[in-house]
Amino acid sequence: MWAVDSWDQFRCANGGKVILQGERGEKPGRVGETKRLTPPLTPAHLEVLAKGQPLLRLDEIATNGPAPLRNVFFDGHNFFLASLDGADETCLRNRWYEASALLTVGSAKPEALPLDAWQAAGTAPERTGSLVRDGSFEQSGSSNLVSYRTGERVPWPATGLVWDAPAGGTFTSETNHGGGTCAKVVNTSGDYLLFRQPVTLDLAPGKKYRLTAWVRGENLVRGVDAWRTGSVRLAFTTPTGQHYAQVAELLGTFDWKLAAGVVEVPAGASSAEVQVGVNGGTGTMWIDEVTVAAE
Ligand SMILES: [Ca+2]
Repeated sequence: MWAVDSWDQFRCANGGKVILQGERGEKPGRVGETKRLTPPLTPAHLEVLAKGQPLLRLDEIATNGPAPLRNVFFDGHNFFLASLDGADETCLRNRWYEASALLTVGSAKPEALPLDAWQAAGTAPERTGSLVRDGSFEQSGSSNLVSYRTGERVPWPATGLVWDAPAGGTFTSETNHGGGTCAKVVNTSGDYLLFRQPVTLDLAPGKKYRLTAWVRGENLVRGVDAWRTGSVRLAFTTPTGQHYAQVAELLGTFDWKLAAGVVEVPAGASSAEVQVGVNGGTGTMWIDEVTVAAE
């Protein structure tokens, strides 16, 4: 379900043909139910418009739930993509079902997701003095959300999104350095697969912070550029772009070891983020007990 203010028209299409269109209802109540079409049709393409201008477009709408997408409808300011429209006995308890779509913002200005709002429910920094929340991945790993597609826990803890996990990133209890859980990333694509977490630092130029993480590697192979390796680093946003302060370049196969170093805040930094994972190159990396503390 999405809530989108300021739209006034919708249009559903399939195979290049408009199958349903209309205007937003001002009062609560469903309008434009695709399951009421004869025959019922599922749109492959959906558009919401404001004053004739495209506002938001959804393509490649798909779900892997227990039922196919059965209904698309609009209700007041909201529109719904419904796989299970009503009670359905085929649902399994404690199992999350997933839907996906390609979203394109029409003439509106693209904006980043309000990450801070998600983090408001996150965990407090740990008592170690570290500025990293859930650096041991214990709370992130306690998620009971299970991917229907892969059967693995998805990185979405009940306490809020603390770590932004990459594709191929999971929380696992198959090994760890502290507690019962650690983060794991499997990189087969050579993409930049990093667990990320914004950290609030004193960004005075030259201010020093110690960054540490326990890491384990398996078959970490350097990518096409020398810097594409397993990585533990702080990323600073500066007026001239991202500034990376890396404390470890990780390659090969190794048991748990400490990656640590002192990094310095560059001039003009406006924000900082801790990033750990396989930053290009391939291989598997486990990460635990990530800390950032003033030096
Ligand atoms: Ca841990």
